[in-house]
Amino acid sequence: MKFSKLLLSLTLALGFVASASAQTVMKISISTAQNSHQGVGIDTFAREVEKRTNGRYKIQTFYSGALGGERESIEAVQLGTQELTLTSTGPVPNFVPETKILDVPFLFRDKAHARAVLDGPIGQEMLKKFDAKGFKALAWAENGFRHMTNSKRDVKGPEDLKGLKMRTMENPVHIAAYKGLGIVTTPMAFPEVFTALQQGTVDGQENPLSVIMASKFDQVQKHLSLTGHVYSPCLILMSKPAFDKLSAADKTAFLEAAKEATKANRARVDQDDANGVAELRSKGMTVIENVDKSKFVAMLAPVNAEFEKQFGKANIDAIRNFK
Ligand code: EAX
Repeated sequence: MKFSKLLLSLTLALGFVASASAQTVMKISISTAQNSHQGVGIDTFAREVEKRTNGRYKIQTFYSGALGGERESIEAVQLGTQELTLTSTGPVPNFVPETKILDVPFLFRDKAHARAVLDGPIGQEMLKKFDAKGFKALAWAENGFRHMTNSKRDVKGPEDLKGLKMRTMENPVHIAAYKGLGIVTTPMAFPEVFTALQQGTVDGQENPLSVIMASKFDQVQKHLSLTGHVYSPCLILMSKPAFDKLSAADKTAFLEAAKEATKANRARVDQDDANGVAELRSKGMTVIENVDKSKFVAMLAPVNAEFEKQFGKANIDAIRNFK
């Protein structure tokens, strides 16, 4: 009796040691600050993974491009030197070209439309395209609708954009569209943007209110226009080999954690969109709220015809008309 009790406690103790040492640490990164819609996303993800795997997996969180810009982080995940990243789709077409269509300007009516497309069959099919490229795309998340800022003048219509030198993401669809609006495009990784704005290397940039606030662009930009010219999705990407190694139950835990992360991330985008204009005005920005979007759409007609050829009009319409 005594002996078997001893054996039992020994087994328990050994088991404990084994499970404690069996903790696997993984890294996840974002390019914005911790206090942001993306920060809320990865903090939630880390907490949920740890909770749902009883601490067998620990997710280390890295903010503000500490592990590199978005393209570098995606590359690191593809190589497997970093397990996870939450990134905008900006640089993603270089890896999975099928995502390009989502970056077409004025494609989505509002966030509800965009979220429905991403969470529906079109978006879910697209997530599967990542498998063949070394990724497991766990979920769509969100940056939000992008708006333009600059240091030179109020932008009320596309005529005010002519000749403005603007930083863009390293995204071919954005670059083609912004050129069509008369912008002088300068693609650049996100971690370099604040300094480029500060030093006047570029006049402006475009990002959702969430990113503008989290990155304190109000300190180096005077004029904001709510152009909402393109919806910017985010993705939670994982290294495919790292995901494949998980047990079936742990795979579910990671996928569920990603869903919770997306919920928290989207809620924060909503909050930032609700508070952003007042907050940025209080920091000294002028905000043009009533931008005539139809003028932008009209000016983009030739570029859009190009996009329809490239992506198929039927595919674009399927997204536009999705209910
Ligand atoms: O994902 O590069 C960008 O402008 C992105 O919107 C930013 O890194 C947040």
